[in-house]
Amino acid sequence: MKNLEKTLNKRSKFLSLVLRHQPETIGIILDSEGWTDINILLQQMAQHQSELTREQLIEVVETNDKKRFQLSEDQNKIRAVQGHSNKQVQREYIEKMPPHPLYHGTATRFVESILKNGLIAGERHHVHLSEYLDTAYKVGQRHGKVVIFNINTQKMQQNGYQFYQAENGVWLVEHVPTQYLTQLE
Ligand code: HQG
Repeated sequence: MKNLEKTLNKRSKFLSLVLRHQPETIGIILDSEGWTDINILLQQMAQHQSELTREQLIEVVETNDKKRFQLSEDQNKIRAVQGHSNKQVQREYIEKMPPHPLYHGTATRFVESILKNGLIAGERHHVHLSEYLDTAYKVGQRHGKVVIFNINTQKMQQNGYQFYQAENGVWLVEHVPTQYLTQLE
């Protein structure tokens, strides 16, 4: 990885931490849609040895490989679009018809539990699903030896499950019970 890429990656990870999980580590507050004031964010980052300029912050948002962050229309606020575990955030995603099927990439060591309990959100607010196999594969690789599950979204929809899509394309659902899962590899 080149130096700039490394720096951007590190900044993205830090922003994910404070905008998704632990805003309190730098003394900021997220509203229920995940937004926080950019001036306060930058001020608090500076006070916690993580100083960034506004331009550098915007650079992270714009170059981010998964479009994890979003600026408000007036450019005064920033948020992570998905992946939250923080209780202050209760995003109201708009329900949307998912493609059929969707995929979930995970690791072999979770399979037994998944086949027993279905896919659960755990610390996060939703189970994350992908439209594309290669994305699911990459997500699974983060955890170990990859296993892909195919999700029968059609059946789930017929049975009243609600799906949402975050601004960056990630599909979200609260739970996927085992009867809708087929293991691919
Ligand atoms: C597994 C990344 C045991 C689940 C990605 C996963 C994604 C179970 C792990 C986003 C289980 C949770 C989310 C059960 C699910 N028993 N294990 N019943 N149900 N699991 O990181 O989906 O780079 O919270 O399969 O791209 O891997 O952060 O979720 O392996 O979009 O922007 O529990 O995070 O995006 O792990 O990844 P995670 P995930 P970012």
